[in-house]
Amino acid sequence: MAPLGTIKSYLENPRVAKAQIAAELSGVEFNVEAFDLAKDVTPEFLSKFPLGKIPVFESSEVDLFEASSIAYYAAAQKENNPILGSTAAEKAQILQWILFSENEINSNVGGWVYPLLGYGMYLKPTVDAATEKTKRALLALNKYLQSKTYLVGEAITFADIAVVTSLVLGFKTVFDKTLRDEMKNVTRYFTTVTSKSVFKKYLGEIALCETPLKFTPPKKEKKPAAPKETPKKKEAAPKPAASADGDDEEEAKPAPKPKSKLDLLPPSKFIMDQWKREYSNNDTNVAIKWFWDNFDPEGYSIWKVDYKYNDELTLTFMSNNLIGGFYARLERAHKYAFGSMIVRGENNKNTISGYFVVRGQEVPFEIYDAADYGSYNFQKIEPAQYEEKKDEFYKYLAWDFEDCVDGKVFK
Ligand SMILES: N[C@@H](CCC(=O)N[C@@H](CS)C(=O)NCC(=O)O)C(=O)O
Repeated sequence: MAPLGTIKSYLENPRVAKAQIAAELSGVEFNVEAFDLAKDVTPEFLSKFPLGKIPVFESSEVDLFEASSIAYYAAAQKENNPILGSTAAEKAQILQWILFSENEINSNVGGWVYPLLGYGMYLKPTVDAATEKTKRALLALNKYLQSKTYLVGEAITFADIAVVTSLVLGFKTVFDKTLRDEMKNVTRYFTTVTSKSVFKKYLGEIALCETPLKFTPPKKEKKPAAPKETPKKKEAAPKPAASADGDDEEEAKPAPKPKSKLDLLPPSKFIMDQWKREYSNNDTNVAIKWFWDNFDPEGYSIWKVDYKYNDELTLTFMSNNLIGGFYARLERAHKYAFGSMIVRGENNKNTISGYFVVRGQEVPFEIYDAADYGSYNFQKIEPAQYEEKKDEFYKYLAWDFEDCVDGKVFK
């Protein structure tokens, strides 16, 4: 039988394996072509696949992105394909597990592992939150698998293909023995399914993680000694005739950028950049010690921040997007501010709150000028209140609340 079309991706991608396994179990096959995101993205590719992610699928009938849809396209070729479920209930359960594999496993394992692999920036609270969300999903799956060999019915279905392929990265890199012992059913299930010949064929032998990936802060490079500045000689030659109005060269230079008022404050021993590095590279309980050892309450101030319209918030991911939108408008404040804002609660009952540390004793122009500033209440924490607020401040920085669902750090 002729291949259905061509999948383009880097090779050994479990997302491609998902499509290949579904195809083989459905009696069809794909061509697979190596695709390098660094070299092969052309305007033509982007006009077909504007998201610019791989795998993608091309054929005379349809072009597709999203690996699950490519796999589904293969499975849908076979009439009454048992791997897609027989009854309405089975079909719905299969969809449930496809969504679970994407939303609860793939995206959270990605949030945990990619920064450790150097894809994207490592932000400890973000990685910690993704780790916790992954574990929550794994423990739920573990419970479900207590009395089951496969997810839906008594044989392999698309649900198993989706879930097992989404677990591959985690089992290879961060699901160490301790975690595997906490989710014995998931481990048994994963090793049972991946030892089946069709899974082995496309996923290869999977070595379970022995030493989990950990973040190693980049080594600080020694700065080369700054070259001594040699004062520029003043031109002795006649001035160029370029400026008709007689301005000389000095005057023609653009005016220096207006400084922030904050740059005129007396110097502070608390170095904001240094704090941000401490926070990013260490556990928060270590970083917070540095914070209080170095904080300068005269040069900086601490603010509790609450969204004013918490009772209007709906889905938690939308609340988190609001925080992202606020930060996006604080571009000029990075040098002077640090913040950690979190979403607490659940869908249709959640709040946005957090803390900011800012240069000076007022909310600076760089923050209050942002369009969304009016939606937030900034309440100053006076030095006399520090002792009383320390624990809460720490919890907001560490995202250490039981009801914390998500959040964003402003650095
Ligand atoms: N949900 C998509 C995710 C695709 C995806 O994230 N692909 C990665 C490679 S595995 C990618 O193309 N990343 C490039 C980027 O994010 O720009 C799927 O399952 O196909």
